[in-house]
Amino acid sequence: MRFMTAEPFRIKVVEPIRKTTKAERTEFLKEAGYNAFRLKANDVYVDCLTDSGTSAMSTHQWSAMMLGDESYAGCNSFYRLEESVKDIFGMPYVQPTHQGRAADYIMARIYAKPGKYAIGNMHFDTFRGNAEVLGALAVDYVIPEGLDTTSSAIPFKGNIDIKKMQKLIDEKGAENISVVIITVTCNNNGGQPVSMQNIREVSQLAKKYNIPVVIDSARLAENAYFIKTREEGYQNKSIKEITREMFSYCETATMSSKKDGLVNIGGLFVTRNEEVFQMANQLAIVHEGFITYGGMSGRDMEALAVGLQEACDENYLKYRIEQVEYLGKKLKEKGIPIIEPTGGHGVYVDGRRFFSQIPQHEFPSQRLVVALYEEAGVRAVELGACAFGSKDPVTKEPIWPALETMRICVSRRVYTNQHLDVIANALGEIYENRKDYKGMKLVYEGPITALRHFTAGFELIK
Ligand code: PLI
Repeated sequence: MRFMTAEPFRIKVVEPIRKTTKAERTEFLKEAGYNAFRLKANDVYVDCLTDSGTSAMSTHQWSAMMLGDESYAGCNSFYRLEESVKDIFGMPYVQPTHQGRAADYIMARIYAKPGKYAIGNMHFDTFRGNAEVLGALAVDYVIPEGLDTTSSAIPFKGNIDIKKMQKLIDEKGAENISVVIITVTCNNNGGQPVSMQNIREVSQLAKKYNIPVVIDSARLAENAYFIKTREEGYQNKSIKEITREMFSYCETATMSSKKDGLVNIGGLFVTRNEEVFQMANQLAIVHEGFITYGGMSGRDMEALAVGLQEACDENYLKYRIEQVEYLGKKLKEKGIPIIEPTGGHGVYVDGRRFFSQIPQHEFPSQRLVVALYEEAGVRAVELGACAFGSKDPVTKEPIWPALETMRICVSRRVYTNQHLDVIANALGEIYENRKDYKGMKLVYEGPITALRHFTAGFELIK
């Protein structure tokens, strides 16, 4: 019977969370410029802004932290982390970084070139920000079904469109494509997985033209679980056999350890190319810390070494993926339009279909984020017109994205299904009254468009 699996852990320490009144939340929203990133976590009841750095750590991780030694040359904690990473990635060279975006930065400095294309399924915003600063052309080539929130029967909506990739190579020449980056799972369109077949085919095509492949592996274990449960031929493989095969098709992997590392901080740059590793070492020394800690403390490296292994545990992954599926099912029962099938780390509500009267340039998903917080103290995040909107480089005219969603992230090992029921019930009520809502106006944005959602300010349209 489905949904009968309980959490594969028991709760030993609890963190009290605060309930606020609707009148208080109305004020908090005004003070925050109606931007969820600018709210204080203490004013949030159920926090679904992100799944990054929000995992609960296990007793094994906490006790491993006691082994943490100094963060410097040749520290023991590094070697324990290196062993754990090699076991999962199957690659020889490991450079820790303080978080994922630092690994992104090192990767962008090595692989992104001014005026040259960086193909991705959907690039995460920190790489996109780096590309924008470096003058590289970051293009998203996810399959068309990956941008269609009404198609549900597609198991791997994070796949790269191989034909589109070939077309760009033919039109621009392989020498003008400096890298292909596969993000697993694909964060921007619902935590949708990438199949092993697609990773293999992208890699074969890239190899033919001598284009390096990088895997952004923040959610590597969740992607591996989807391959195991949805792709022919992988049912009897272990999660680690699957991760090792995934990485056998790339030259380099970056990772924000704050997701499937089950820790609060940390990142990784992992490669099989010795020259690339040496360059990464140099960049790490300048920007992060020495080669054997890269901005992480010994204690954090110990927690990560253990967390990576726990994330590859199948019982854990089953519970994890089914919890996200549970929330999706509850929303669907209320008629709420979501991206289906649900992905790895959250449920994505289609803002355009939810508030069909609010045009995209009036930020329907952002309006939904505001409504959800105001009604129930639940914090989600907009991934739509604000986060993914861009501007024509010449005319500066706005370009609106294909996807317009509100992402409800589910933190790992943190909330119970009753917390998720609170979210579903609140959204259900908002959905019933959806016709009463008007849109929003963007009144402040920072200079880097790819990063504007973090600091943007809005007003409600009356
Ligand atoms: O937040 P960082 O710097 O550890 O990681 C940056 C980063 C890189 N790649 C991908 C796919 C991410 O999802 C990512 C960070 N994601 C955040 C913060 C999120 O809320 O999804």
